[in-house]
Amino acid sequence: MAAKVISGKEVAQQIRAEIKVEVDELKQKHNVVPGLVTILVGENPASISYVTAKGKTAKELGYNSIQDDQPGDISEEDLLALVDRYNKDDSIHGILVQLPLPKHIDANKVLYAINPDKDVDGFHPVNVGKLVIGEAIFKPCTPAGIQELLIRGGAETKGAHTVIVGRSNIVGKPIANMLIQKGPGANSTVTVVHTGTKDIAYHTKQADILIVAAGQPKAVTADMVKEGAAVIDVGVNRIGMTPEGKAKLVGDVDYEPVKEKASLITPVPGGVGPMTITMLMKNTLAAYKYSLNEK
Ligand code: L34
Repeated sequence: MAAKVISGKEVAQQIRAEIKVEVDELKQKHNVVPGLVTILVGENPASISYVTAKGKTAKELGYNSIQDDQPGDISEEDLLALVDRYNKDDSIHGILVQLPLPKHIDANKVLYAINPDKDVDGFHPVNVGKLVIGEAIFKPCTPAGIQELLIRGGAETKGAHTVIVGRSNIVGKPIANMLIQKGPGANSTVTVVHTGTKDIAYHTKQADILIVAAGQPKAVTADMVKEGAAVIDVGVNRIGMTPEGKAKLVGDVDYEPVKEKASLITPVPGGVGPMTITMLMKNTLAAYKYSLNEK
């Protein structure tokens, strides 16, 4: 059996169109647009690419989008002051500090400084706590994108055994928490495997739904996948060079062989990545709507 490929690019476009309708309507009514600032520290090429895509998408949707680039040697104190400036800026509804941050900055300290009402990444402990309780206002963008792909791709999460490879704060932990909740696109039995797991393949082979966020090419090979599983590949690895001098993008899943075994699979590029950006737009819309209700 060859898997059905779920195009994150197409699903993302569909959701963006839905968002645009809502934004246009609210804009007319309130004469305010959603405001998003992305703070980029340093010159990590991957981060530049992601933040640029976020700004472009925000503009396409009619948002007020600011990309605030800061030098890699900015002090922690200055970065905290910058965050606080946007906390107090009423035209900004969403604040995102792109990760990773340079080593001399305590990333958690910066994330804690963001006003939870503007924390469109959902990384502030208040929002992490709400997520675990099942009262999330901002679901972290990548996990939210994965959940949306599962729903719109027709994967039945309820009662499924979902195995997650990776335990990061950005993907593994939040998606695990989301999928054990009651409700649509959840209600799974969840196993999380990680570098401390004795036999990773033993677990992945039992997965009805396999979510791979390991950060390593070919972390999951075909022998680790159950026939008919739905496979979500969260990895974005840059390897080698194409003849045009560009790095090739591959996921964490050995795509071609796994595709032959799975029932559903997401590609890289064009899978989870575009969904991450779209969910950021959705969270920014939510933050903006929240601010309208406050007035
Ligand atoms: N604060 N930091 C914060 N929030 C986030 O949600 C992120 N993440 C991760 C890294 N750091 C972050 C992202 O934005 C990963 N990530 C992300 C965003 C977009 C894409 C991939 C990862 C994406 O658009 N990927 C494209 C390929 C883009 C390319 O050519 O580089 C894709 O089709 O997969």
